Amino acid sequence: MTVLLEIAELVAAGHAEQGSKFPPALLGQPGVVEKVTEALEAGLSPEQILHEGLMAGMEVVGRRFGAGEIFVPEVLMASKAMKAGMELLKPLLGSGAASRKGVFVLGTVLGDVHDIGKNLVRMIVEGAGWEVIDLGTNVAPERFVEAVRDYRPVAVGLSALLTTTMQQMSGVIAALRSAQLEVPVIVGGAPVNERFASEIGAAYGRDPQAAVTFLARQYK
Ligand code: B12
Repeated sequence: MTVLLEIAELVAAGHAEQGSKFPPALLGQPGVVEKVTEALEAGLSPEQILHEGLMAGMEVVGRRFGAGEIFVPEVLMASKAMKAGMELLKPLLGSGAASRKGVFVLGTVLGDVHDIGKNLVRMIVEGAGWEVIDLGTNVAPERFVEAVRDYRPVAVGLSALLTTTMQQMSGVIAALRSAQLEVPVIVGGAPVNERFASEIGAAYGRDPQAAVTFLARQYK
């Protein structure tokens, strides 16, 4: 089995590192941390490990969760395993501190605690040389307004993973506009699409790279 496949399977199994007790069947076996380290040592690129290892594993989790084969506790363990791997890749994805092009304010909207996708957006946008102010999850519209006043970002990014919370995105845009803040907004997350984004007056980002492209466009 290739190391990327192993990483994907370990994410799906929720086994973060060798010392992790979950799942009991993998006790004492190498986990995501050890396998990501092995992949890096073998010369695989951080981008490939991210996409074909970590994200591939999370896709499996999404399918199993959707099909009712696994439940919230297993998904949480998988998220932890994914995050442990992301921590290792974070410093390697792009130059980081080298040049700061401007500020991007990012957050998951009110009522929503999903942050894996948002964290990937942060990592990739930071890697492309932007400063990211990450407001975290469950962020109220007023906090976006405050952050835009405080940091004067080039753009704002909103993430939502629930069909219920994606409705909050228009609330954030309305709050920004009523505070007379004309900052461009890009929205993303599994339930969001191009049509919804344009209806609420935002750009749509299918993946983190879309945010990088969007920011570059504002910058010119
Ligand atoms: C992990 C997960 C959880 C974890 C979250 C852990 C964490 N720290 O994030 C936990 C267990 C906490 C959880 C809880 C719940 N979840 Co959940 N969860 C998922 C799961 C399996 C994976 C999501 C994920 O991380 N995907 C991987 C990342 C990389 O993908 P992504 O988020 O889509 O992000 C990518 C793009 O969308 C994009 N992107 C994302 N944001 C942004 C923003 C910008 C600006 C840009 C440019 C791009 C961008 O870039 C990313 C990388 O490509 C999905 C299933 C799925 N297939 O999506 C369900 C899912 C989202 N959850 C679901 C549900 C129902 C729930 C709960 C209500 C379950 C419950 N009964 O309690 C709660 C809600 C909690 C809340 N209030 O938010 C449903 C939503 C259904 C719906 N239509 O609304 C899903 C779709 C599962 C399902 N099929 O039923 N969940």
